[in-house]
Amino acid sequence: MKPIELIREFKRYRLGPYIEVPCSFLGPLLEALARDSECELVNPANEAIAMGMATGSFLATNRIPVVLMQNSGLCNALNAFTSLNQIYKIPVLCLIAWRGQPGIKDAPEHTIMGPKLRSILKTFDIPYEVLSAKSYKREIKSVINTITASMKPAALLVTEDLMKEKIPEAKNRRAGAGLSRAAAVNAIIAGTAGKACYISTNGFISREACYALEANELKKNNQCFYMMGSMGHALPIALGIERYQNDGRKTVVIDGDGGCLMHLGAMASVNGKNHVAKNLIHIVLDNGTYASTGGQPSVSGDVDFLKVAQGCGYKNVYSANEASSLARIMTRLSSREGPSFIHVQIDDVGEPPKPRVSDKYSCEAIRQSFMDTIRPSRQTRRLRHK
Ligand SMILES: Cc1ncc(C[n+]2csc(CCOP(=O)(O)OP(=O)(O)O)c2C)c(N)n1
Repeated sequence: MKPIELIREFKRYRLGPYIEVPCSFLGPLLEALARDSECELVNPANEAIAMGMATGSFLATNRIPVVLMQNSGLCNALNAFTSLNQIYKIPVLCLIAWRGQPGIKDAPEHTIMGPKLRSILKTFDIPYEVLSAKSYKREIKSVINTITASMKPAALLVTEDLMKEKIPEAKNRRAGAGLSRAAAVNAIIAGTAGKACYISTNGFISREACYALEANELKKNNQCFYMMGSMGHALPIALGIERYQNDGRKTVVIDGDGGCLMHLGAMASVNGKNHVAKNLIHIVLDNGTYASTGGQPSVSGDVDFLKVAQGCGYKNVYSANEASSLARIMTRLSSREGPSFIHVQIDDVGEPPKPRVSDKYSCEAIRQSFMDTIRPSRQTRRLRHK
């Protein structure tokens, strides 16, 4: 079905604003909302923030707001559902992209959440309908009626096949200083190879890191923890590793602007009273968008990452816009005490994504080979499960 048909129906109920954290399944709808001047589109850094903003917007306008999210983001938002919207009776229409739907092949990060989505909604008393092209008007009406009667959130589930329409590339794409994601990742690795382990954030950045490490024949020394889901957790994972790294190697986080902003609070833990993350190098590849889900804008343009890093106590704070300077900074930082931060402006122009890491490696294999690399002396020790 066409996304404008959905929007037309939403308008009949005077819904809004539309507060979104993207998923590729929602891509055509988000693009159509962005093009519709009557629809107010808001893009917070994570799904919990989206629920908070929706709440405030209802308090101020008495209109039912719409929150759009992926089902992985529902877990981020559940605290708001239960300890805010449901107890204060604040209605929200949630459009939830149903990744990992049973019977449909999807990425590994959706294998748990996909089949459990409906039972989670049931457990948390969140009524829902699955949107279909044939009877979407009835499903929207039913959910809006439920919301109005209960004054609580309810959901419409969006499946992969609902909106197949291809929308032309967004015009607001920004070319950076001519630095591609691939060139930036290669420069990071070139400047630190053998002296670091890496955590790469989910989406295209992990794919790029895997591609680059393999091309550099560093695979045998698989030093990267390629994230697939858990968006926003790259820095927290690195902070967990870094404090036990005493072999002179750095823990390098290859983050995205969207991933970093999703749990920006993690930056507040790099320079603690009890522990300073001296071995940490945190790099944000900033393309101003969520490239991995279709190039929707992130809020990075409104944030001065360097000032945030300084304010959080990173010791060395750099920005880099070219591959050669990035590699030079990496070499310098690999022998300097941190925590260190580098903001790297990269292009937001449709670079074709590299193959999925999951085509090659299982999550468990990634975990084990990473552990074998960072704990070489204890290589043979495996966790045993009964
Ligand atoms: C909690 C959660 N919400 C949404 C998503 C969907 N998602 C996957 S990758 C991605 C974009 C990541 O953006 P960024 O870190 O800026 O990297 P880029 O894609 O631009 O390389 C999003 C929104 C997700 N995986 N998890």
